[in-house]
Amino acid sequence: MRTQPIIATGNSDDDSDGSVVVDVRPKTQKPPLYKVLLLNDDYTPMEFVVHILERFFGMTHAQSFEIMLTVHKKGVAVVGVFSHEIAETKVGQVMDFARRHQHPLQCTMEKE
Ligand code: TYC
Repeated sequence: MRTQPIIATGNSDDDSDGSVVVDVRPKTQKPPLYKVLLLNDDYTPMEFVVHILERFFGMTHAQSFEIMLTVHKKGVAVVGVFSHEIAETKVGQVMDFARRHQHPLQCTMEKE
């Protein structure tokens, strides 16, 4: 990205010729994205994790089963990438649902 101002007219930016500095660069930044991570544990039933992935992340049964197995084998997996607000909501939904069913399942988020 250019760091110097863009000069609309003339060759200097000291305004001695009456020129006006006009910055045409868009100032908007892409919002940061957050990975939602699911962590393995020894107690949460596999079917419960599959259900969570279907219910809160819109995955098919086959996708859910695959991701659940990845977490089970590797310890952690990214289950989605979202804006900060959506990621927070998903983490809250998973943690609430797991707690209500008395499973120790952990779900966290981290900046991409
Ligand atoms: N390891 C768990 C079991 O053997 C299954 C499991 C998978 C738990 C994924 C958590 O995020 C998880 N019952």
